Formats: sequence, C-alpha cells, structure tokens
Amino acid sequence: MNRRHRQSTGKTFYKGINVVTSRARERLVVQAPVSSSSGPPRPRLSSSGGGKGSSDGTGRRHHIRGLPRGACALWVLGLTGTASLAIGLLLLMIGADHRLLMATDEVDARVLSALPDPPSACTSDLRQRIAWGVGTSAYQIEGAWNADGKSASIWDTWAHSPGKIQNGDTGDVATDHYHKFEEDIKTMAALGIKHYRMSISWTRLMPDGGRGTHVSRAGVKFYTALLAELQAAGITPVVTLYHWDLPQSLQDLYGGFMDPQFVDDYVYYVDAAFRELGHLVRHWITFNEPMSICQLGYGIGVFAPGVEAGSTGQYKCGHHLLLAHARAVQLYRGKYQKEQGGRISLTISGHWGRPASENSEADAKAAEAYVEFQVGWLADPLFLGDYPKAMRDTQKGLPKFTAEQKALVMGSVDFLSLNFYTAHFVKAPPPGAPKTQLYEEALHDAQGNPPGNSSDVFWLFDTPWAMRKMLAWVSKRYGRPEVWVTENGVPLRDEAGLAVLDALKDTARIEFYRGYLDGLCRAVRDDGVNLSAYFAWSLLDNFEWTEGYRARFGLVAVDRRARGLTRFPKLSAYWLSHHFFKHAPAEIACLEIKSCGGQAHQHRRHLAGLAAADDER
Ligand code: PNW
Repeated sequence: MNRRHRQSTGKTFYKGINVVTSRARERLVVQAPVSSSSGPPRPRLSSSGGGKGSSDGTGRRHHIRGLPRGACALWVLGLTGTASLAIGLLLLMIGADHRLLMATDEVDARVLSALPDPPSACTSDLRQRIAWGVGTSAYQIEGAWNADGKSASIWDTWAHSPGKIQNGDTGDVATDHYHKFEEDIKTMAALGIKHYRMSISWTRLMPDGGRGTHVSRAGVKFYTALLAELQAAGITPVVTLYHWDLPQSLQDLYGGFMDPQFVDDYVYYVDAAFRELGHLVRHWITFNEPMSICQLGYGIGVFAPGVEAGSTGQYKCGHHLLLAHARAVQLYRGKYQKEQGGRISLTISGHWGRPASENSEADAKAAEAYVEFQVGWLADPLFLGDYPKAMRDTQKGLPKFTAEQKALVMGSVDFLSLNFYTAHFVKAPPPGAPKTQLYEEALHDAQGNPPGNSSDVFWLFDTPWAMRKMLAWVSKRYGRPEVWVTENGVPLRDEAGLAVLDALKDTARIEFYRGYLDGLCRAVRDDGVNLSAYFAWSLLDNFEWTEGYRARFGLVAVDRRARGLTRFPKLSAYWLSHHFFKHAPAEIACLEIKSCGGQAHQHRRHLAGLAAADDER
C-alpha cells in the first residue's frame, strides 16, 4: 500500500491513468422490450442498435424472450461460438430459471464475432485439478445493517460518517444479500460455481461483541439457512470469521485491535461460530488481510476505524491479530477439528514489488524488502516462527514474541491463503533517508509508466506476470506449503457509471482473468507451486469500501438504479463458468499430497486424478 493512499473522496485520489483496454469500450445496445408488460424488464440486445433490420419482418430479430439473464446467455453463445456449449449452458440456465427461453437463431452474428479468446493452453490441465470459486464479504453484500438485533460495526459507523465514502454510499442495504441469498445461491449454481468464500458478520452473530455476551439466535438462523442452502446446492463454503467489521463496542471500549484484550474477545466470538455453525463449514479463515486491517485501519487511518497511529499502531495491531488468530486455531484444533473435520488458515495479502529500474541492484534489494515487509510481516511468524529479520532489525515499534507465543503462532495455518491483485514499482530509498526505510514504493517508473494497465482503483494495475512471481516467492520462502489464492479480480476503468446492462460485456475483465490465470498456471507447472484453490473476487458488484459502489469488482452486476437490486451475470461470469468453475472438483484438496502441511485430514482422500494416484503408491 502506498502512503499516498487517501480515502478516495480526497483530492489526491489517482485519476487519469490509462484506460484498461479499448475493448472494454465495446458495448452492446440494449433496447426496450418489444412489447412492454408489467413485471421484470425484458431487454432486447444488439451489437449496434439492432432491431432496425429485422429478418422475419416482426422486428424481433434480436429479441430475447425472457428475463435479462437471457441477454447474458446470448453472449455465452457468442463466447464459445459452438452450438454444443450453447446448448449445455442454456440447459444450465434453464434449469436455474425456467423463465429463460431462447433460440440459437436469435443470436446476433456481430455479437458472436466480438467475443474474446479462450484461456491459455496451460490452464487446460489445471482446471480439473484445483478448486475454483468466487468470494464476497458480509459488509460488502449483506445490507440489513441493523436488522434482527444486529449492532453496528466499525464499518457501519465509518460509512455513516460524512465524507468517508465516495458518493456518501453505505453498506446499509448493499446488495441486500441478507434477503436475496437464495437467489444468489441459485445464480452461483447456474454458473457451476462449487466453492464460495464468504464471511460472517460478528455483530450479526454476537451483537454485544465481547466475552460473556449472548449469541443472536437471529444471526445463527440466518447463517444456518445460508450455509444449508449452499450445501443443498452442492457449493462448499469457505468462511472468513473476520472481514473487517469489528463490533463498534469493542473499538469504543479499548481501541479494538490496539489492545491485547481483543484476543480474548475474538476467541470468545469464534468459539460461538465454530459451535453454532461448524457442522456446516469445513474451511475456515480467521482474518482477511491483516495488512489492510492494520495499515489502513490503525496505521494511516483511511479505513475504519480511522486510527492514525503510524507504523507503531500498525505493528501493534498486527501482533494482537496474529495472537488472536493463533489462539482461535488452537481452540479449533483442540475442541472442534476432530469432530468437524475442517481446516483453518489466515488470509495474507500484499502487492508484488517490481524494481523500478531493472538493472539496479539497489532497487532489486528494495523490492525484496518490500515484499518481505508486506507478506513476510504476517506470514513469516506463521511459517518460520518470527517476523522477518529485516523488520526486526529496523522497525522499533515492532513488538516481540515470547518463546511461548512463537510456538503458538508457528504452524497455526493448515494452508496458505493469499489474496493477490497487483504489482507496484519499488525503488531504493532516497539518499539521506532514515535507516528504518528500506524501500520507496511508486506507482510509476522513471519514465512515468505504470506497472500495467490501470483499473478503476488507483492501486490496482493489470500485472498478470506478477501472479506467478508472488506465488513462486511464497512457495519458496515457506517450503512449498499448500496455497490457495483466495482473492483476485479487477474493477474496469470505464465500468463505473455505466448503466447496468451496458456493463455486462466486460471483455477487459476476461482479459485480466486470462492473464492472471496463465500466470497462476505457470507457477504450478513451472515453479512447482502447490496450489489447491483459486477464488475470483467478487461474485457481485458490491460495496467496495471507501470507493462505495463506484468500483465494480463483480462477475455479476447488480442494478442499483432499479428497485429490487436485480442481478445480471457479466460475460466474464460465463467465461469463468465455462472454462473453470464447472470443471472444479467438489472438494478442495491439496494438489500434491506429499507437501501438504497442517493436520492429517480426510480431504486428501477426495483428491481427483494424479495426486490421489500418487498418494496410493
Ligand atoms: C481487498 N489496497 O481489499 C478485500 O479483501 C476485499 O474486501 C476488497 O473488496 C478487495 O480486496 C478489492 O479491493 C483491499 O489499497 C482494499 O491496496 C484495498 C487495497 C487492497 C485490498
């Protein structure tokens, strides 16, 4: 994260970087329905004001009978250009929504010809071997912020404070997943999605937050219904216990993550989650992105709760977070793991560091330190037992682990969960910089070029090559652990502000996934990375933190202008569905048994193909 990060309503928000690709500007014209009737919208679709030249004299050449989802299915046809795929996907869609009816001769040839490439050849083998899924988080999608006894989290408070979020957006309603979860699960099932990373809202499950407080029956009822519905749809949940929505009461009481008391409150909360919901969950994540929580929330203060305590605050927060994580894992392993048969990890994040000058050794050294300071800060204690030496040697505010704490933290993940989005440039610190500064982060090189095409958030560039580098780095540093990529995705530069149906032909997002998945595949094939799972971020266009609803990471668009927050799968959803989601094995299991870490678990038995055969031998 760059220090220049400001809340996006601020003047320093990065604008004016290049548009992702010109392809993203291509747009289909969606026309009003031929006959208007009451009920849901029934759009017509054409590549360029279609409907003018009707082939059958009815003016219905491009008409899609049925709901807006019909428009998407039409693109699926074009995506592959093969009738068999079209029929397969149509059956899939029809199975999910009997109202969808269409015929192949209604497909506009111009739509067919404008569709993007298949994935790289490398991925054809990988796609059956690892789990593919999508991710969301509670505050970003649920809404119902104060329904049924839920209390305020720090993000409710932050979003309700004027000037913190672009456009004054809040998560009060979000995508209304609280009321629409059944529909969202149907959409996932229709797309062949078998793995879903979601989070639990602490204040929905335990409104008063801390030790000794009650568990909300309404909260348990909601998550039980959601998890049961997923199970019925054959979708495996991966559940994050904390995706940034700390109870406001704990922030008020003692400053949240800044106080060691946080550890006991967190453990009390997760105990309730394991007890109440553990029979429906076999994959747990304790915290999402400690880097974002601690640096943005307690270091520079641009995210809730907005504490500006600098690097000392950031490190203190990270320390308590790691201890809370390790205690939660200890609890899970001791009390629940045997009976529930699940696994647990913590989601790490970090940008790749690219030396600003390829030939500068000083920049290369700085770039290495940059990755160590982001990823190593939180992952080294989990795998190697302490903070990176470079940090211990230079960072005064970095707390020290006792021997007992080191033992507790080390080995406290059953696999490595990594969110990965982008690379930034890194330079050697300028002359005269303090000894504590080992690098300088930059969004441009000396020639003013960004590390890749820009997106709709200032910090994310399209750098597919960096996926491979980052995976290879963590794999090497931590001795080839089992790795899951738990987030990866992009908001397109010119997607913001588009009417929802105009945003569905997101070919630039397909190109993004195409590139990153090739990088991912090469990391497995050429660098021996032991990958088990990949989750695209995100299922839905949702509340993108300080960006509000402007930046859209979704595979499925949500029409915020229409009543009902209607969902419309984008072209990228169909592309990922066809090429990846529907090939995923039902279980998430380690690709190479011999190098799987963590506990012995039955997941290993479910391995398809090569890895299982290897294990038998
Ligand atoms: C992550 N940065 O957030 C979160 O896990 C998601 O909830 C979020 O929607 C997604 O990535 C996309 O942003 C980040 O400034 C937010 O570098 C900001 C940064 C990184 C990750």
